[in-house]
Amino acid sequence: SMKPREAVYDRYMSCQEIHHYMRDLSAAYPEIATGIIFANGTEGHKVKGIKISNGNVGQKALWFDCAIHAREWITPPVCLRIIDEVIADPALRDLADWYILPVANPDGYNYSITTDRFWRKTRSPNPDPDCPGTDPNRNFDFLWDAGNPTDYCSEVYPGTNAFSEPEVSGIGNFILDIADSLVLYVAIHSYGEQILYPYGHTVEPVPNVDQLIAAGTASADAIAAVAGTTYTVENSASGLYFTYGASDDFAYGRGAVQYAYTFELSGGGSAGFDPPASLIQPVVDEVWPGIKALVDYVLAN
Ligand code: ING
Ligand code: ZN
Repeated sequence: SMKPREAVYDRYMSCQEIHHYMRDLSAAYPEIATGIIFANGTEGHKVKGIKISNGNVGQKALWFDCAIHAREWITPPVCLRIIDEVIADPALRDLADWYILPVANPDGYNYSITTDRFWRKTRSPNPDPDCPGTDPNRNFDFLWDAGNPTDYCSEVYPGTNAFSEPEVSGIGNFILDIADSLVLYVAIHSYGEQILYPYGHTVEPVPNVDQLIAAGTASADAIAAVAGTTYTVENSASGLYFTYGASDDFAYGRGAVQYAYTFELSGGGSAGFDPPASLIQPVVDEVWPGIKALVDYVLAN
């Protein structure tokens, strides 16, 4: 069969390149790799991910999404590294089915490449034409209306209603659809070197907080073992402000999954969101063992 193009880690790939890479994988390995379109952004870019599976029915499922925030360019390479590992290793496919979404906000990601490097939100229009976009990580349908800002210009504007963003409803409804098999949800963001667990709206411990911390700590230990980078394992709300409508809180709070996390990768560059391309390889090299340790812990418990 044809040799698929490869993901690269010495520069940032465009959304189109990432989509073509996944298309080539599903063409080269049709028995194990299947492209999935979760939605189209309001500007029309496809929210495209990949399911990698050995084809056995009844397996558990794992979910990873990257770049739901447009400017967090260091995150898609981590999703691509997960794809590469799972394509290369049949033992990983025997563990579970893997759902990986490298660019969850493709409209925004493209805009951050072409126009505004530090764009965060979607690109959906608002009544104020000067301030388009909704924060997709405040738009999920769990406690959406409990305390978010109403200012269109806010970087965390949550939208007119939960799931107003097609990217978010496409992802969220898919998560609910696979809830029976889903055992791990991971949203990958930057930056902060943190492994965050629910909830964002309260520091009150969730029922399985000890397991969430134990699995997160196994992941952080595996990351630290590579090059000494220290990730902290924290409740999402333990920062300065409470949040509502985040994806991991949705997956956990709606009962779709018992292990839900937001990874905040290392920062870099002038604003933290723009690490030089030379940092891609060391970041993926340390985070993949952390992902593997997390998966191993969750599947064993
Ligand atoms: N950080 C996350 C954000 O959406 C977060 C932090 C995670 C908040 C989970 C609430 C729940 O603001 C980044 N860097 O986007
Ligand atoms: Zn983010």
